[in-house]
Amino acid sequence: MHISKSFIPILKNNPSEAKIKSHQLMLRVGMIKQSSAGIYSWLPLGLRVMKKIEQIVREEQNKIGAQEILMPTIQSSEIWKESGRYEDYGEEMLRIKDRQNREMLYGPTNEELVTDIFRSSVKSYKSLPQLLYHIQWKFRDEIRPRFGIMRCREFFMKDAYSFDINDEEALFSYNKFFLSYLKTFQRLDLKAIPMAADTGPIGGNLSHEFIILAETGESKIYTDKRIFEVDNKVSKLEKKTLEDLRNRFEKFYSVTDEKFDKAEFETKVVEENRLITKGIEVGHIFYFGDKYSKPMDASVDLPGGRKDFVKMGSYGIGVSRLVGAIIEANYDERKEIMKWPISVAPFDISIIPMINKNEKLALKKANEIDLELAKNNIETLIDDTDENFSSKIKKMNLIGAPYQIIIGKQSEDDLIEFKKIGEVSKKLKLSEIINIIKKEKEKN
Ligand code: P5A
Repeated sequence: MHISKSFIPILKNNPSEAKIKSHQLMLRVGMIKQSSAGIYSWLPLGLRVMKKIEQIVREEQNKIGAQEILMPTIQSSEIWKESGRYEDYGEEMLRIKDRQNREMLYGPTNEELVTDIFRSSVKSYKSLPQLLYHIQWKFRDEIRPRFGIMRCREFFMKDAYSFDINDEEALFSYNKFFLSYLKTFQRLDLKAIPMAADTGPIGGNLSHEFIILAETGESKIYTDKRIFEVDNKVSKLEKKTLEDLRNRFEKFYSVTDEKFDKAEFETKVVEENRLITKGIEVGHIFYFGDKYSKPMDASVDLPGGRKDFVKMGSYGIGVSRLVGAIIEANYDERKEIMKWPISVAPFDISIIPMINKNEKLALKKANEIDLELAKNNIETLIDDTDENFSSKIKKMNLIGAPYQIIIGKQSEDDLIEFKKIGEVSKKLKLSEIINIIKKEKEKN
């Protein structure tokens, strides 16, 4: 893609309203635009990143056997009255009336709606387990939306729901999501740690938040440092191996604020291993048994002819929040360099032709290289403007494609000036460059 034709509205300076680096960068390079408090439009650059994150999240859900559906954003209040949450949810729920004066709402989460879908068609234990997910906009009328898309009112969430015959099977489902979350965040190059957490308005008695460390995070955490070294590999998707995986993590004290107990922390964790810091919650999983299935009468026939309410869990990932979290983890604010992991980068490589005297030649060369890269499914952004070299580099460093090609005076040369963003350049053949990038992409 050529910059001159693209919609990437870059600001000269950091916007003063943004307090944290992800919000600054997203406004600065035109990834998002606020439309009203806590509500944003996603512009091409931001959307490219979010769509890639969404796809990784989807692939990891599919790998554990979850099936994708798509529920609407607008829901009827009836099902929320059945579950008893219509009143409980309070002011965070955006309530609307349609022209027939029916009470509707913009979904903040979907436990009720998915339970309604389930109960209307699944009648027997033979169809269990069912793992269903969708990736859809949510609305929560947060009292203090802040930090851009990190805590906003309209946000994009992957939410999954599990339905099982009994507690044992339900915990197996829970653990599948536990694993899938570790894998998802790993593919995004994030070190997300599962921590015992409170269940809030979703309910239940078992819950983990997945948190990445960040000074600007809103969650306070208390943890044993050794949890960062836990190996997350499992050989098979079996009950035993997944239980073992959870035990490997749960062996180390690691909790969010609401679960913190000073005495327990100090007994279980020796001083040199204690870490008290802040983090960003990028995912949250819950087990709540029959909290929804009972009041909403979602039951199945059991083997002996008895009936029982299905046991449910729900599993959320903040897909839009992840864009900000990845920036918090990878943006060097001082040098103004953003290093996207290639798995989610808006472009794989930027091409910077120095268009002064050599105008036609450098741009022609850039276009030829672009064609070759495109044949290899490598996504490029070419700066074909006539700005000077230093402002081009500055711009590309902010946009953050992980690799750069610079086409200078010796553009007839077979060797191309190539570098990893923020590092020193070297001269390589185009075929070598293609190999490096392809290899890096394949790792994911
Ligand atoms: C789990 C899936 C739930 O809603 N119901 C369905 C459960 N959990 S949660 O913790 O409340 O939200 C899941 C993830 O969504 C992100 N998130 C937000 N992102 C941006 N702005 C917000 N206001 C916001 N609220 C929640 C978080 O990543 C959270 O872990």
